[in-house]
Amino acid sequence: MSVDVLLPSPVPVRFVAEDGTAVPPPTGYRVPEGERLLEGFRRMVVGRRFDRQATALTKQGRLAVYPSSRGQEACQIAGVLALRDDDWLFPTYRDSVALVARGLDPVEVLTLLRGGWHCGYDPAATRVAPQCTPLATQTIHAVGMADALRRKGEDGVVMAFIGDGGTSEGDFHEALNYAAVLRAPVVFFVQNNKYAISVPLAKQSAAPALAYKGIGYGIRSEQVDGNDLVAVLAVLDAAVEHARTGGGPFLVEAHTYRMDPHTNADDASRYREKQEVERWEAADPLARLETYLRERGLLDADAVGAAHEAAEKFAARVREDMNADPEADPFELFEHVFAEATPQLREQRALLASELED
Ligand SMILES: Cc1ncc(C[n+]2csc(CCOP(=O)(O)OP(=O)(O)O)c2C)c(N)n1
Ligand SMILES: [Mg+2]
Repeated sequence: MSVDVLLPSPVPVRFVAEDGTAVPPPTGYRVPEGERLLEGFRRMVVGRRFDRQATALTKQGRLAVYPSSRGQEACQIAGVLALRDDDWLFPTYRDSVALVARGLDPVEVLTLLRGGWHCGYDPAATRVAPQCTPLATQTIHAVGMADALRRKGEDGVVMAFIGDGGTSEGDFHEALNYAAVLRAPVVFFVQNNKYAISVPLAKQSAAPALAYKGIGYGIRSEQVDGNDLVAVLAVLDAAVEHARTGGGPFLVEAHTYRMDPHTNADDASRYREKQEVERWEAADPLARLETYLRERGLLDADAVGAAHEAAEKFAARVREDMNADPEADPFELFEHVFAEATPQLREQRALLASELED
């Protein structure tokens, strides 16, 4: 395949400027239709409210930890809108908003972050893999799943979410190589939010853009403004179609920003300036989409109000459901791994039993 076909655009693809005005659309991409953009707006409003609610739940001791994706909603929602229900999603710990937008039960989604030992939902039924904390391991799993779907004669596509830091992991590179050789129908979707906890991108990678990491493996790649839902959706639509129609894997890098700390356990003021965060407030993906849709006559004040009302109801339900203590049997932890427990597991089980007796 010629290198030109694989190369990303020299600057991130963008349809809407930061002030919400349309810019001349880049060639080669279809503008997503209005109804999908409206649905994107509604899900972004709910997603942002859910995110704020989950952050509040950590302060109330109802959640052990929560990695916020505030500021990354255009990526979270476009990733979901680009997929069919029978496609697969392989998320990271940061992608709870995407899962909620996909229609998963919010309390199930928060199970892991509440300290549960399993992911809370049924991956086979939802076609959403467990949210992955070991960086980049999900990318290899995603390639295996994509290859399996193809072997079974299904035309499903797999989307693997990953962060900028995760692209430095060996597993990511093995996944790219394996996907390209197998021509697996997988889209690698990098949310470059500029930080891996406290490590800024410049200390993480010397690549001109992370999207260039696909070229060496023979993978078609693109970079996009990750705070522009219209652009992220247009690029992911093209990537998914490429994968679904036998073109092989596709790598998309979305340039975005993590507005909140890494998790509630992090103090981001120790490694980044307030001015930098303020600068990104101006690039807010939700305000940008709202202005764009209003200017095109696709959205009015009533519809915005209804979206926020729906989001409040959603958050109220999450609060209520999360107030009930989960019923957890601590010994279940030792059950579903081996048919017969190993001596070490038996020992750990006995230790836990004696601790619980005290
Ligand atoms: C294999 C592995 N090494 C280290 C960690 C610790 N760790 C958790 S999150 C994180 C930063 C990841 O940054 P990035 O991939 O950019 O994702 P983001 O958190 O920004 O969404 C690190 C190093 C881990 N979870 N797994
Ligand atoms: Mg990051």
